[in-house]
Amino acid sequence: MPDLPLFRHYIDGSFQPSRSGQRAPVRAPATGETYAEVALGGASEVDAAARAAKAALRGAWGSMSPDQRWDLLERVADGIEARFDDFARAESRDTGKPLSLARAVDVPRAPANFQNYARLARSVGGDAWEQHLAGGGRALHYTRHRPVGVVGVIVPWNLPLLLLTWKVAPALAMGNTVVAKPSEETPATATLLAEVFDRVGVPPGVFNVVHGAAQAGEALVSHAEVAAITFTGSTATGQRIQAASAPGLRKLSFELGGKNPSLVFADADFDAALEGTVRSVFTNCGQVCLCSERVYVEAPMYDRFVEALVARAKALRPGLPDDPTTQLGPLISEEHRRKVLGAYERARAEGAQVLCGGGAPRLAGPAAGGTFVEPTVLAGLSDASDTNQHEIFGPVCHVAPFSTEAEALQRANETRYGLCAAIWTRDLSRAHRVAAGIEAGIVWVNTWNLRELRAPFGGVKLSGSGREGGLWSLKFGTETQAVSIRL
Ligand code: NAD
Ligand code: 6OD
Repeated sequence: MPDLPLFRHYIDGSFQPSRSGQRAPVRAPATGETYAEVALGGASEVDAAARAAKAALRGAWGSMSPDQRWDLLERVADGIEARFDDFARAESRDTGKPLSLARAVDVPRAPANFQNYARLARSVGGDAWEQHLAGGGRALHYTRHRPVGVVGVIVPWNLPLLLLTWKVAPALAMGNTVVAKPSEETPATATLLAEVFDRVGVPPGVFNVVHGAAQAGEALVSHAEVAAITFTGSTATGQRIQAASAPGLRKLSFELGGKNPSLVFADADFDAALEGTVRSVFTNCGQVCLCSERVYVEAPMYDRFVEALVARAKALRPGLPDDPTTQLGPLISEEHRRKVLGAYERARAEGAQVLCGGGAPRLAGPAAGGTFVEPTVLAGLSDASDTNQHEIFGPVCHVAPFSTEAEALQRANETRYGLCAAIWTRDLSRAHRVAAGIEAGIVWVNTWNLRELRAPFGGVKLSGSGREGGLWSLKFGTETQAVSIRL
């Protein structure tokens, strides 16, 4: 077999293999082909990266003016734009998502994240108080923003570049340095990003990438030089990270799983609600934490809506990422496909009606080796069923009718998760009432996944803690220092 390309770590400004020589195959999920290998890091690589990050904080990066740092981040944004096509192809090959989706969503968000935070950080100021002292004289108290230090960034495989840059950009904008651990399933765009950092002249040690699996993540979250961890991934891993980082009392930001409801009221614009629900269930093959897995439809519209949803699901065309007619990519891996097909089986065992899908399609040509599953619509289960309680993270939803607004709200909240919800209605008062009653960090009305990078993003309950986005991300990367001067 010819030598495959190797995705290497980027530590202290140099691309390097693992010291142990460990590596793992990287597969293109749309075909099953192994097209590269990734270096698997562990404690030794994390230690080298964290030390380099600490040295950069005290050295070249720490001694730059904020303006110089922000200018460099804008150059990183330009560097990504200059290689837009390389990023889009790499992302769609690693994840299997349609190239059109990578081009429309994932890659544009990367430069936008750097631009947004470089600009927003310029507006962060401090507070000041003048105090008149009882015995005469005055004092001035003011705040300063100090970087937290070395920030550990751990991201999953579903939106690899979007999520990585979403966390790296604000951390660097506030003067921190970063050790990032991408998912071992999708190492390509993190490596390309390191090449951009290298090329635009960001000093060594400011941005480090340690590839690897859970072992590398575990080393990162317990490393003594790592002051804060921002993590996006599953709730179970978030719980493990919280426990592992407790002895160091690290700052934590968690964006975790969801079991998001969509509430479709009978007064909604039918076509908009249908289109939005199709997007919210099937985008990225359902592998977005924001996807709707529970769709509640008001009784008078239920039959018509479900019939149309099933027709749309059946018509979704699976295929290879660079085929412009492809609407649905594969799942990320064979292991994930087994989980999703297991969830379809569990739904059947619980007594679900399978309105469409429920299995794996037979595809011809190179896609025959891909990890595809059928888009699936289920019905007939209680809110308490396993199917309606556990995140599946595939192209699937359960549909159920409701009769009153109060019932819809109560059922939407019957979950341990609380990431987001979508409400479809023309009644403005109802939109406000229901949004206020939903136990979730993000509510969309008559839309889904409409992003504003200055707005807070995050979940409640088991969907996470803390908020990212805008000033929330910048605050996460900051220690506020109080200075008091007797005048
Ligand atoms: P995962 O939790 O298995 O892995 C996420 C990352 O954590 C990977 O880089 C992985 O290598 C690393 N990791 C695994 N075990 C670790 C450990 N013990 N210590 C440190 N790091 C560890 O998640 P996944 O399967 O890659 O992604 C899917 C999950 O992510 C879904 O639950 C989805 O809802 C969630 N997600 C949430 C958001 C959000 O913003 N709320 C966004 C994307 C994905
Ligand atoms: O759009 C974003 O900024 C974001 N954090 C999306 C997360 C998607 C989850 O899979």
